[in-house]
Amino acid sequence: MRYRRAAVLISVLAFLAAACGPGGDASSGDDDHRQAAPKRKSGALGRPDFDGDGFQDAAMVVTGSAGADLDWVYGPVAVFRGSPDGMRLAGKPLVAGSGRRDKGGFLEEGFSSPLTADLDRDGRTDLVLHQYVPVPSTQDNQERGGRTVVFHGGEDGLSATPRTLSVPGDDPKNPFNANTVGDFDGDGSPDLYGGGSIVFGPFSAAGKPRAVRRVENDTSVSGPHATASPMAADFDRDGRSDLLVGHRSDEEAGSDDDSVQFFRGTPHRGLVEDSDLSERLSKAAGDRGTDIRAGADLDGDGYPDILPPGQGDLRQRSYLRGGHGGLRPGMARLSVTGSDTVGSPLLPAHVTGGSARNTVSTVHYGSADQRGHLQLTRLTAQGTTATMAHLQTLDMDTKGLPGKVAEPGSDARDRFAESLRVLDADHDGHDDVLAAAPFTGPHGRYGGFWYLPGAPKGLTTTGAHHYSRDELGLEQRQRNPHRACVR
Ligand SMILES: [Ca+2]
Ligand SMILES: [Ca+2]
Ligand SMILES: [Ca+2]
Ligand SMILES: [Ca+2]
Repeated sequence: MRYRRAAVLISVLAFLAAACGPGGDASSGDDDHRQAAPKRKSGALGRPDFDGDGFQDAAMVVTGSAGADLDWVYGPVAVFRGSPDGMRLAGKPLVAGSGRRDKGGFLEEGFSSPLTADLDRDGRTDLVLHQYVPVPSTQDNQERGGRTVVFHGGEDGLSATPRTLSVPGDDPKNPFNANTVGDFDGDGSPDLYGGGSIVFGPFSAAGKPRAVRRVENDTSVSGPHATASPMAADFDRDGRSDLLVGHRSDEEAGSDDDSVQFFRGTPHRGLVEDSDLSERLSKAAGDRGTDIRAGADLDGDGYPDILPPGQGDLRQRSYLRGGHGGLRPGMARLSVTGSDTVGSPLLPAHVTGGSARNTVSTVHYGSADQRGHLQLTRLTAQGTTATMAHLQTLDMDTKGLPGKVAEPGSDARDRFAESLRVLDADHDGHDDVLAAAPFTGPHGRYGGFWYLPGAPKGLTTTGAHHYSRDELGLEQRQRNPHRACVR
């Protein structure tokens, strides 16, 4: 259960990295990339381009089971770089982080929660991660500590070694952990949010932020929640990212007080809660503890919208429309055709080309058949009524999809597409998808990373590539199987 919770939270965080497009506005950035020349510089919050060559890139954490000699949450980082021929690995084996273990098999180093933004504003995207480090002098590294680090983008890709962000008050036992990125004060420099604080850019080359500020009324640090998943987008398009913080109730503790807070980005005070909008959102959230799907522009008016929790498998779905003031009054209707389920996260994309708007999501292994599915839909709207039409489902049974299918009954659950990136790696005007599943099974034979090129009819297995454990350069280490994994 703990593994599953962690995985869901990570997928939400991955969504944040991918969905909060330029200026924290997930909708407009996708429209202009199709006309842009490859030499264009990326925006400070745009899709990542680590080497600044105009081809979009991606970074994902390599996770997996103890049997695959990996950890479910922390791991080394695989960096994929776009090119005219599609996706390529950026040098072998991996850019950063060994996922190293000590002699007893305990994790010594690993990364999680990747976020991307151009922190130092040099035109090349940087990679922000939470780095696991044992608290010094604790027995068997049992006590986990951490810090936030940044790999800086450069002409040859990301820097080989990370710099620690120097956040005041940060120490390995109580680290600042960046959960999402946005430009909350609208000064053009990306800021980081985590644990009820905003760390404001610009950041110096040495990793020093301009300022740090607590967010008033942020109950994610005090409320009785199990997990709090933040998400940034510019819902009113005033140039300042706004923030949603969903508080999921702790089912095990029997509490059912799911709530959502809406914080508006302001020029001088950072994030300020709009309690009316928080109340509206919390009412809409109901008592069903699923993910908030926010940031995609469902009705095509240019403002990011919100599909409140509990709407994934309802028959009559309604959503909240972003707009002036943050959210427009009332609820609008979302009709879903061709499928019963709305996956999560809901990543905005232009896979099929032209003016078509798509979403890419996962129906993860908690689905009825306990398997992972990648879902592609097409969005249209008539007035405020949005329609999400099912276009495609890809899973391990999809003809032509490379990679090994886990045998039924094995401990290797099919977690295909548990985390996702949308990017136009080959810059052909069709967004492509990088889908990941943790490595599981003996020697990590299941799982991996899949590059799936976009085409007029959807995602295609023609030109698709599966990156195995070996191809990533991960060597199986000798270890003691009884002491393999720190959680
Ligand atoms: Ca690039
Ligand atoms: Ca800023
Ligand atoms: Ca805003
Ligand atoms: Ca493409």
